[in-house]
Amino acid sequence: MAEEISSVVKHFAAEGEFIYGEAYGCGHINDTYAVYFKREDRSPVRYILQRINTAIFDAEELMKNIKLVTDFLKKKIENEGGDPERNTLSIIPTKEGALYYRDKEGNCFRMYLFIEDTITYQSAANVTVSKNAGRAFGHFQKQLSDFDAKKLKETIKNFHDTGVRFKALQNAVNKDACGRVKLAKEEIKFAFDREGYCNKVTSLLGTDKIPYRVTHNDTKLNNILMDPKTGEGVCIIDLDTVMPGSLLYDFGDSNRFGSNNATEDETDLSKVTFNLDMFKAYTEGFMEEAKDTLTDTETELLAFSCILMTFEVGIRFLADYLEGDVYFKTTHETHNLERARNQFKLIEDMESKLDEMNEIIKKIRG
Ligand code: ADP
Ligand code: GN1
Ligand code: MG
Repeated sequence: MAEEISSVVKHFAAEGEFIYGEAYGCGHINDTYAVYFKREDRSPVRYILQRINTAIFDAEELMKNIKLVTDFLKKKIENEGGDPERNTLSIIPTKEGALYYRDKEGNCFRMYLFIEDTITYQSAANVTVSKNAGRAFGHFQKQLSDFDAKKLKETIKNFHDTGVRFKALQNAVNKDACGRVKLAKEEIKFAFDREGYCNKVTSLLGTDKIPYRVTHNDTKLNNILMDPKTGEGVCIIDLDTVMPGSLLYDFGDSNRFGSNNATEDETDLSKVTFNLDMFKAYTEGFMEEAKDTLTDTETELLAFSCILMTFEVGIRFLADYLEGDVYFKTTHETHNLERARNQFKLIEDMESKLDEMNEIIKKIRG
């Protein structure tokens, strides 16, 4: 890979001379590297280099979307008195001025400025981080509220259509491509018992009750770079799925990940519980930014959206396990099954806490 990195980076308009690259971060989709460059009379600099997952994304469409979104955000950030090179991603073009580089084998790479002095969290950290994460994603949503959604391509079709995800699980069970159904009987039953969750949001999406908004759609806590000293959100990253969706997807997905007392990969299920303090803090932060735009139906469904998004990701992990681990990056054979179990344990805990979650929302909404 070292050789490949050095032959790829030379196509980008990066500053200085390439020294070395190393695998970086915990994303499940793209291959991410930190690449280091030395500069004359100045300290070395690093960039993020990513091999775009072209099994999932059309690189051309994807990068056009990201360019549109980041250009738009940079103007907003400037008007807010922020730092446009720190508070959103900056694409480093190729030497020919393209948004990405395609090699002879069809691998597609992109480069971003590395945003230094930040930290990402893999599970609930503390209430300050949760509140700031809520504020950061709420603010991101607000910044994009007047972005013309028609300009954006849908980078992954039916990304948050839980019903479509459920059908994919049914198909995977019926096909049983890897003979793994017998190893996941309990998990399949757990999912099938909850089919009723699937259409609660999609049946109203696009109406006045749950309007389409330009949303991030992948609001994991590790998709925010945070200031390690203050815990403030510095930059929302992973803009691959920014497209029209529901605000409930962003709220629900953040809490699925950031209000879990354990990481997504935890296999000791006794540790996997929903943290109401983190949920409350996230909601407070999010509401500071989003309160005035939320409809009554969206407000009523905020708590449920956490269950829904956990269900959706859980069934995606389970379907991927049954299909032979073709989508999410895994490190061992039962990885996706373990992740599904983790999500399902979290659902059980949230189901038992739903009334309390709704009470918390009511109090914050006032
Ligand atoms: P994936 O789509 O695979 O999740 P991400 O775009 O989220 O990939 O990147 C993976 C990780 O790389 C992030 O969680 C973060 O730690 C790090 N990262 C990505 N972009 C930057 C950046 N511009 N500056 C600093 N770190 C970054
Ligand atoms: C993937 O790219 P990453 O690792 O931030 C996935 C999300 C899932 C998440 C589960 C494009 O997110 O939808 O919720 O894994 N992203 C894509 O951890 O499928
Ligand atoms: Mg990511």
